[in-house]
Amino acid sequence: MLAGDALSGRGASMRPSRERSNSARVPEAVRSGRLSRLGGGSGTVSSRRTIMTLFSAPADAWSHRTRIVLAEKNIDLEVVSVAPGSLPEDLLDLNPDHSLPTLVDRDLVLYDSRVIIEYLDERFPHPPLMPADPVTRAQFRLALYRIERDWYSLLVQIGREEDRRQLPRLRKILLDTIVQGVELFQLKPFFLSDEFSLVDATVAPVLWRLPYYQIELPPKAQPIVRYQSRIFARPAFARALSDAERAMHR
Ligand SMILES: N[C@@H](CCC(=O)N[C@@H](CS)C(=O)NCC(=O)O)C(=O)O
Repeated sequence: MLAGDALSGRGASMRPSRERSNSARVPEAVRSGRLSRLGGGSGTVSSRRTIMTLFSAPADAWSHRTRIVLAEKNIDLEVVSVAPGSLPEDLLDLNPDHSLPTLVDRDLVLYDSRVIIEYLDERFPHPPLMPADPVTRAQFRLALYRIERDWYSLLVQIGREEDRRQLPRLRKILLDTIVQGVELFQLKPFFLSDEFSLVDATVAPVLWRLPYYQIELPPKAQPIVRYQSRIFARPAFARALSDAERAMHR
């Protein structure tokens, strides 16, 4: 997504998790064929100590939100940092979408970051990152859908736009879309919630990338500025950052 510079490179880290940089290798379970394809198999899991593997792009927002959820839940796993466009061959075979992030948990192979984070929230229920009651859960799911549709899609467009003359227009659309929701950020400490949730894990990667994309929040967006300071100060947020993402704020 952030092609052509150090940010698209290798070397993401996720302390305290085990982390490898991009390699053409996938875990032994995958290589040996013990992993079924496309999420086949029972996906049964037994313990928080089970080693899972996340194939993660060091600088894209989907991988970032997945790493945030893993860090918030303090899940021990191996993060394999994969440069976009050079997925290991076995992973190409396991994930028909050829996308990052991809989670391998024993027999289960998951892709699409929303599928992954919802799975993680159910598999590791503490702390819960979704509200308990169905109505609020549905509202949070709607928020996830809209943030992906309205914000993430613009991040992709900005990252891929080759005609630099289009960038100011795209940046303005993203900024306006974010600022339109300003009042939602002042109601509670987190997004419509007293507790950190999957929605915050989804919002944060976009806000973190704004300076990198030369997008500045205006004075009227102070509630968003205060919100992002709270999120960025979380120890889990810091642990989830790859080197490339850390470099976005230097
Ligand atoms: N909807 C997907 C989108 C993921 C996506 O587009 N990831 C990009 C990350 S740069 C990707 O995998 N591109 C293909 C590649 O890197 O080879 C998700 O939420 O995981």
